[in-house]
Amino acid sequence: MTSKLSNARKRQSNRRRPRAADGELAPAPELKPARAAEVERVTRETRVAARLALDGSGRGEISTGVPFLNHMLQSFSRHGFFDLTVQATGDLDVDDHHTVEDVGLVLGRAFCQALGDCSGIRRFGNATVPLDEALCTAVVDISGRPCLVYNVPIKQELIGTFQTELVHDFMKAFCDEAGMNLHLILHSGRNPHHIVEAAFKALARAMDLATSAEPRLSGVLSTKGTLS
Ligand SMILES: [Mn+2]
Repeated sequence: MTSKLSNARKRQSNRRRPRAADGELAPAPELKPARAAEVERVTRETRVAARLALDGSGRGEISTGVPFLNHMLQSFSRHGFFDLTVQATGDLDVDDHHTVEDVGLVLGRAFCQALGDCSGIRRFGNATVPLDEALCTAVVDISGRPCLVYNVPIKQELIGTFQTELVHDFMKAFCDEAGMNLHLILHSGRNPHHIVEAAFKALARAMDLATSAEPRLSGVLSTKGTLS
């Protein structure tokens, strides 16, 4: 059954499509899919909404209720050239754990959705980023196989009121939901703020590379033919 509306839409779209010599409609031009996603997740502990555009300009609008996490995600969107909006409210009266972990989870899910079947992307990316005395490497493979190797030892328990341990939880949730392999390796560092910020910047640059288009590629970069 076709409604009046859908017939009208069909007529409208047909008008724009050129007719081949035999009167048949020429195939519609292939539309480049928008590499973007919107994700919302609500539990009894948190409510997190995120909007992500992979081909952005680095605009971040971040509000999680955890100031240090806001700072890290602003930096992540800026240095990865991702447009990223994150709105989160959580049970911060308990502690920051649920909120930080769930923001990581929703961000990972947003990358997964924005990349779709991962066709046409470079898949691998790595970056080593300093922040004064801190130096951190991130290596990513958007492989469909969640695996985190977290080698970022931080002596200090707190950055202000933010527990440094939560960076590990954030990265684990992010990796699991993005379906990717991430190695984070700290080479040197003394100040915990510098260490974590170098890690987020390295992650941003590695993700920017891995999610960018490989023009020589058609389909997915895998001899298996799939990354799912
Ligand atoms: Mn900073």
